[in-house]
Amino acid sequence: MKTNRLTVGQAIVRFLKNQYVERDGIENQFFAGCLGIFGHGIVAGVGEGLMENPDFRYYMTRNEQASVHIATAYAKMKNRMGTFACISSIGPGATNMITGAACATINRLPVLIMPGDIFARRNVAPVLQQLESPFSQDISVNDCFKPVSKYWDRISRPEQLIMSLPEVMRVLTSPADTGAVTLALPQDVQAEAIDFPEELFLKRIWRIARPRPDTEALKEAVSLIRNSVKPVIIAGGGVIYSEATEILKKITEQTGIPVAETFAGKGSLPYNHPSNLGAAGATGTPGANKFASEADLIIGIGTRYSDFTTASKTAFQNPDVKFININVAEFDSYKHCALPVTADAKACLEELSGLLGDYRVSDDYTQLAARANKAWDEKVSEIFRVSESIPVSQAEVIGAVSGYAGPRDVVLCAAGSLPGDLHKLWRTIDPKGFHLEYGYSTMGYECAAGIGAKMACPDREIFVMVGDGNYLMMNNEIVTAIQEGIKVIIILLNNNGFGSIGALSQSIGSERFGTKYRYRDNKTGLLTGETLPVNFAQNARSLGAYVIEASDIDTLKKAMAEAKKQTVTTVITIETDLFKGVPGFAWWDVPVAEVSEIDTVREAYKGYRESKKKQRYYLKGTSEIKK
Ligand SMILES: Cc1ncc(C[n+]2csc(CCOP(=O)(O)OP(=O)(O)O)c2C)c(N)n1
Ligand SMILES: [Mg+2]
Repeated sequence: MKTNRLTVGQAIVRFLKNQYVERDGIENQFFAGCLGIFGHGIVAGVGEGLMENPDFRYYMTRNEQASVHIATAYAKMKNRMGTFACISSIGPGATNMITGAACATINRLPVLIMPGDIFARRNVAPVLQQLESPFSQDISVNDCFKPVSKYWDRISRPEQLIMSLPEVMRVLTSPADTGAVTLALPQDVQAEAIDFPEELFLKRIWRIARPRPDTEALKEAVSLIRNSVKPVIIAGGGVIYSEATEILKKITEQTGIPVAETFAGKGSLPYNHPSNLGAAGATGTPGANKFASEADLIIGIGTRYSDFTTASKTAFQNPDVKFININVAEFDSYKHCALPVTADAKACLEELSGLLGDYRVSDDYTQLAARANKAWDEKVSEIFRVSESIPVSQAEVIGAVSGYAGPRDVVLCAAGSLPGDLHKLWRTIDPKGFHLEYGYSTMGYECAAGIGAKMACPDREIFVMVGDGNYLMMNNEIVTAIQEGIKVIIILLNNNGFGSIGALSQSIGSERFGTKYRYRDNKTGLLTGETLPVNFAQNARSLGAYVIEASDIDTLKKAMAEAKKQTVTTVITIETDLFKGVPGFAWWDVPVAEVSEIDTVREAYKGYRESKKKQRYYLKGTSEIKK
């Protein structure tokens, strides 16, 4: 056996740079490099390995959590055909990545996480930043990654790497199982050398499979669809990741079945397609909600049915509603006692299209969907209309930004009131034009993720839309964008607090308590003083960004035009009205205090009990049709 004497750190880098993926004949190098921050737990091991391999590029970030968000955003834009490795030192550097790992796993996006770990040989314990446990010496903070990882391993002997690395790749490249993969690397083991088999470092191509549906399940699906009168498709992220958007369009045109889109699935159909009902669920459009409510058959494609999609299980009100779930993950395909069609979305829709033959919903139903599409678009134009009042509304800003977005450009967002508004209002044309991390809704994702999205798609303009709260949580990756010469346009909407949680707080009777950025008022003892004097423009400028301050829609439009011409990351700041929201058309279950001294809370609780009455279990299954 030919061998190569390498350290664990060197072997990992060598292995990673030789991993490729292939789907539909298109091959892609899987890792675009490594993101991280060095410390004593990683610098001498993997750090040295990276230095020896400059063709596997190392990117220095400002926060380990941000590294993972950059990788996640990259993977999302690449439809999971590529990602980064993320490294950290031991202790706080490692635990900083846990939020990122959860975000990647929940969004079903591949990221390799390699935190440094405490000494395997133990003689120097406790090493700086080691969590000690009186219960076991086999515990470190890296055990916290277990629930947020789809595969977790710790390399306590160099030989273990030979068995572990292929498993890492199996999970990362599995469309059904992908998410964060954690490989914890004890500091001493990283620097130890053994004779690794040369074959470990051969170029490896991992085929991303397109599992075909079970023939019987598909037959049943066809029969269910043929027997349905009011079917609705819920298009989730799986439609986009599997590149099934063309075949979805074909099926909707062939059958007339209308489509509602989840956050991850927005862009499955162009916004102006007559069968596109728009956003589904709690942040959905009136049309999508009406169709969902009356549907006798929901065909979920690549959706995990989050509570936003189901409006906390109030979206589907037809007592006879049934579900067909086309999903590559068996776990998702069984949800709501559906007919499970465990398969790749694209492969499945191709077969389904053939089998459905001349099936079509009624003309009335198709026209009703087309009318809903048009009515909503008119409503969007109305919501976008500029009012002249200052501060401007968030919807006016979205309207102005969308006016500058080309068909292939991308809007990127994660938390706050923007996601719900964008879900309803953004006019998405390209399947990759709408980048919402709304699985974990991680405050702080945006500025970091913008970098990953741009790295994946350098030919697209990336519009990061971010609220002041999100920006304050993590804006430091602007420095990384400047370092790497990466240009994104960040539109920072400052409403001096949490518009989203503030409105939610008000709706549950809590009167926006603790949601505004204000000084503590010494008389009341509460945060009810003057607004805090945060200077966002100065902050962004100090990090190296080009900054434009807008104050109304006119100056915002000029700023957008100028930002498009810039070659460096540009931040546009604008103050928005905390209280001017976009109307909502569905319910979201946020339990209200059952007893309270506060009148508004007691009032809200009555409303809550009323809304809860619409909540349903979907246990019926599809068995009658099977007979
Ligand atoms: C890390 C994290 N902490 C808390 C939350 C809960 N949360 C969701 S939105 C939000 C406020 C966001 O503020 P901002 O970015 O200003 O947006 P706005 O609500 O004003 O639109 C909070 C606290 C979250 N999603 N993520
Ligand atoms: Mg805000």
